[in-house]
Amino acid sequence: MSASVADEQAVKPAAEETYDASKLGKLEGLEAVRKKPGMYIGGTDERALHHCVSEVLDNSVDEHLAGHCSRIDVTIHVDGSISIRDNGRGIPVDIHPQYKIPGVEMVLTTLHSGGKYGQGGYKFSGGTHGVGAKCVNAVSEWFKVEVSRGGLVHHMEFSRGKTVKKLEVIGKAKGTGTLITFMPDPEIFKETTEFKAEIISQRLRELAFLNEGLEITFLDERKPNSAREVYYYKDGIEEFVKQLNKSKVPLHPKPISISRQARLETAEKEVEVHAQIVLQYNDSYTEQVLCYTNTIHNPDGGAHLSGFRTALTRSINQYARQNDLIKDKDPQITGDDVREGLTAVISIKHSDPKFESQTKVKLLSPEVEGIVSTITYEGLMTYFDANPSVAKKIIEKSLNAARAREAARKAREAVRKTAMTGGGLPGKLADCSDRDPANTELYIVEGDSAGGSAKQGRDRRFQAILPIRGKLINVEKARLDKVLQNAEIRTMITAVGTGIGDGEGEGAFNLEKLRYHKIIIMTDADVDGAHIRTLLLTFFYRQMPQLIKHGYVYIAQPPLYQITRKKRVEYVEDDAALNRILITLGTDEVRLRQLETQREFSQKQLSEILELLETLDKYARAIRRHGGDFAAYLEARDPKTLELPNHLVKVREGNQETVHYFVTEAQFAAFAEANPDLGLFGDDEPENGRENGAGGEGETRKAGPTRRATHVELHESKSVAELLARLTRKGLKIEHYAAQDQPLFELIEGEGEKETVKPLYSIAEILTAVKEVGRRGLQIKRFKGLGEMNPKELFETTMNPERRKLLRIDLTDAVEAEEMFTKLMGDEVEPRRQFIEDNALNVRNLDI
Ligand code: 0RA
Repeated sequence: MSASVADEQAVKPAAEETYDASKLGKLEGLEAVRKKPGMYIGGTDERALHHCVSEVLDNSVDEHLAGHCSRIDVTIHVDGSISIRDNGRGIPVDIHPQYKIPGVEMVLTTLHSGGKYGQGGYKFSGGTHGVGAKCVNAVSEWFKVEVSRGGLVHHMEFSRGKTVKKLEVIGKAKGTGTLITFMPDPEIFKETTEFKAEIISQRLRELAFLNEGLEITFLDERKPNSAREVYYYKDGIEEFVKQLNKSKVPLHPKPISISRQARLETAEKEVEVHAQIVLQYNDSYTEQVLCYTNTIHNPDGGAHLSGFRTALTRSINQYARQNDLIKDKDPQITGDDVREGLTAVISIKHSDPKFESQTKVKLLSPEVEGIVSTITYEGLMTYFDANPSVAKKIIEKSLNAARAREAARKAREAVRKTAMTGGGLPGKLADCSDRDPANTELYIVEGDSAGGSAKQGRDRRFQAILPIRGKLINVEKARLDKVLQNAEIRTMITAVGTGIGDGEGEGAFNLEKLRYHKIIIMTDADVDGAHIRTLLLTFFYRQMPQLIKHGYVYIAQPPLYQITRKKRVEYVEDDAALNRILITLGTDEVRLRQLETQREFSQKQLSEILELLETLDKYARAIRRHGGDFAAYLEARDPKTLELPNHLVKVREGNQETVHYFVTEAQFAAFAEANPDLGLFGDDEPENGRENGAGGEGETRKAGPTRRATHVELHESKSVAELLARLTRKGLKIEHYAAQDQPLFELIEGEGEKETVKPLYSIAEILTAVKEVGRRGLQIKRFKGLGEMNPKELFETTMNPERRKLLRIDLTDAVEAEEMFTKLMGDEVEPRRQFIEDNALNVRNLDI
């Protein structure tokens, strides 16, 4: 602990602040978060990383729930940091009477601040508040906050939970709000610090659905040419349900919506519960119910889900009986039957929810079950009475399900007989010799010819091969009894060994009987291959979901390129790998001489330099994206401190454009002050890169020529500075990044007589020139199918555990998965085709 105190004093001169005992205590408080991240943010893995974004977001959403915030903007920056901006009230900045530090510093640095700034005033919240943002601060390499409040913009900065820039006013504000930007600390997040756009956009969309009328936007600046996405649903979860059913055929056009509040005395206290339930049936055979408590997703359901299910079964049976819609000969309608083709979202707000665990995957609060059950039952009965034709359709569907259930039971029985006891393993399966599932793998291979190669090439001790023919039954659209009549499907079930579906008894799914711990789908890298892969995944997802949940299902990744060089053939996994190869090959052929020093770099030095230049190139693209010029940006650094610009302002006047760079907040503020017509102060337009000024949309502020300005904060500067420092250490000067009049380097190829020399006028040219050399004499062919490789090649590139790359199927996200499968499998052909082409699949990269 003493070390951290020493660090702190090193950062801040003692004169600027006195560290009284209470303050020290608080610093230690955040140290606790860094020591035990598991306790505060749920770990140090990718999930915890994204959880940090949710923590900050939740504060903004709370502002919305309290009626003070209508918009949230989220931006992932090129350097990997992320911003969350809201137009709420802004975190208080006044000095706390007891602790004598600004409210915002309290809120972001003290661990258990209840009371004045603890946000105790929110009636419904995720229950994380007063902890969220400060924990994120603690695990951030740097963390900046900008508060617009009381007409002023305030700024503060932290590093690993410690204040490094005290609160200062940096300008005038028009509205109110909070902007938080942070860089996750690689010392904490050892697995990855890279935010995944899909995970974040998914959560944002969900939040927009659950908070009707809240506008949430998202931009990933790491992707070239990406545009800001907007999530805004004025009808909230009703639109959510419609969206979930988007590529299915609804049984009734308008979702059924039930919403009520209840107050209840429990033994300990009085609780307030709002329940909103929206449901809509579709023509599929699957159920999708999503549950939320205070906008937190509860994937394992809990009290609200059981209350809802009981009431659904009860009301459908009740209505059917009262209206003579069930005949004596009809089977009993069970819970499973009423849930066939059901899509629903249950969102409750609870003043004091209790969850099974820290991760909140399941709601406990026992009182909720009765409340939701009553609300649902009464709501549904009222709805059925008012809409008898819809009621009738739902009951018919449930009855059909009951009949099919009977048929499926018989079909499963039949499969069990052949798959489990009779006939043994299918003839097409080339099994492996090892019998321990933990060691073995099953390759499901598209087509007999690739299957043949795989059989020949495999390591037969632990690799089993099952070739399947192209046409698989569409498992989404067919009922279980039909699916089970399909020969390919039966073969697969037998090979996998677990049986299928839920329910109990023999023939039902049993994970313990799994015969291989890796089920690997191997298809061609073309549209047909993607289709078959999706069909297989759909089958596993529907009939053996546990396999996916436990991470037993994988996709093999055949290489994307074949490159030939002087008769030597090599396979290359993807574009990034191809790029690396071009650089390596190029490096092998050339030498780099620095003219000024007459120094020749070693091969190793050159490749290190190129690696740095590659990364630098990424940042250069980011600056260009903001409208800047990378060389000019570098020029604008502070000549003494060498700090790079942190602000970029682009001013347009007619078709003239000028770009200004500012290192410090003060320099930016001075410019804004001196150019009031640009309206660079004021945050009423919460956009990262506040767009301000007149013109454009036809709104003119002043007579005379109108100017329009865009301001961007350059978070990437810290990373660029680091890269530049490393380049400097290697002897390259930053000022040589831009093209000079005289050559700076020579790229030399060959020896003696054959030597050729290419002059280079800038650092930036080195990379392009080397890649160009690397490409020479190479034949690059985009690789088509598995069938083009011989057995040995197939093994070496795609099946050899030492070299292959497998993707593990990870369906963390039910919404997107469901949508993907429906889109892929549903009736509409065009979205399916498009989807297959756009997305390889919803998979997560995993090096094995
Ligand atoms: C403490 C008290 C108040 C608001 C907030 C914190 C607050 C925190 C965050 C974090 C992100 N955005 C935020 N917006 C607000 C209440 C302020 C008041 O009473 O005016």
